[in-house]
Amino acid sequence: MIKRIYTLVTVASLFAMTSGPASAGNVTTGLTRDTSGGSAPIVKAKWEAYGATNKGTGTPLPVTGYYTDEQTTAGAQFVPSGIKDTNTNIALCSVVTDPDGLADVTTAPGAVYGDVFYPEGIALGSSHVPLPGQSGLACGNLMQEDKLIQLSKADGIELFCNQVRNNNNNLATFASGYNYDEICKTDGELQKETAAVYCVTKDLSYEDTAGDYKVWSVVQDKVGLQGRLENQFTYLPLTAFETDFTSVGYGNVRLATDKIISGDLTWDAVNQGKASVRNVGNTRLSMKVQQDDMGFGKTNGLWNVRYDARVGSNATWAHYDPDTLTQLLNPLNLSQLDEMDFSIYVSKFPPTHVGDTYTGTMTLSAASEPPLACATAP
Ligand SMILES: [Ca+2]
Ligand SMILES: [Ca+2]
Ligand SMILES: [Ca+2]
Repeated sequence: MIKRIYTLVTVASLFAMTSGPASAGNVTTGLTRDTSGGSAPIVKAKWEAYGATNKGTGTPLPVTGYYTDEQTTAGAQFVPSGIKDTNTNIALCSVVTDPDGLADVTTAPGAVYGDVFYPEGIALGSSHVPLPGQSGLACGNLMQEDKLIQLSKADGIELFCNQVRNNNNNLATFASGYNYDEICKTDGELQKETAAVYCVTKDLSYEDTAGDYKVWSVVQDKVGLQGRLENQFTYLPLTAFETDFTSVGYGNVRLATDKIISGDLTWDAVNQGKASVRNVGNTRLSMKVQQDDMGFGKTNGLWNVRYDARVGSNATWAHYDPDTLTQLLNPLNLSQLDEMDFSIYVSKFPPTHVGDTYTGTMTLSAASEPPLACATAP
């Protein structure tokens, strides 16, 4: 009996020593029954980053690698691959907490979601094919909602408080009143596991439009109360095309007679079919063409040969002289495939040319075009 009393006294005196003045060893505890369903959870910070190494290499990063992007500008900037069907994988991450305890978020239907919205005012066009699970509705509409996964305490602290904070400090967006110091302090919420880092990865298609994508991080607790934080990332513009031909054979050409070589709408093995071109960037584009004189030269200062080209069989032909960079009409929309038609007109076969064979070099390039506009509401 004496021993037991002694133990109690020791605890009380320790309490007094570490907590300042205390008149006795008794501590008052209290609570108020909560009939409101508690408090809404909070998204303290959020960011986007590459979720796999980009530009077609596709090697997945560990979760602690979700802190890189393309530019030092605040927030995240990503580039598309410029390669058909090669997507850009990104991660959506958030630091969340709930005043009622993190169990309120981890208990169903508590969850953390990432909502990505298409850029405002940009239509994708009928050739654009959304990835599975994506709405394709464009014009600022919701692209996709993904559920974020809770990282381990160690991974969450390493990712946010070490990698993001030290290597890409302006990547994250914070809710009012929060910053790295608050979230990462040694007796802070990540350490005490009353907050946690959540992430998910998702794909942007090679043909998803360049622009600013709004992202919501939405945290919901088990009674349905929600917190939300918004930011945006930028999908940087890349104008890129590919063709299924590396040569154009005009065949036998007669004097003063247009010789037309028609393309087609079939994507063929290289040089195994008629000429086709497709957009593999994330902007609309107009094709440009330049061609040398193939050895025809000039007579009285005028070229002995001239050319025409067009994209699509309904487009107006563009005429061009040798060595003249010429932009073609009829822009290609996102991922659009179209035919390229070429034509040559020889006004004089130069007598000094040896043999009947003429060869030359054509250079194709592209100029970016503004996106398609969204229909305005009636
Ligand atoms: Ca709550
Ligand atoms: Ca950045
Ligand atoms: Ca073809």
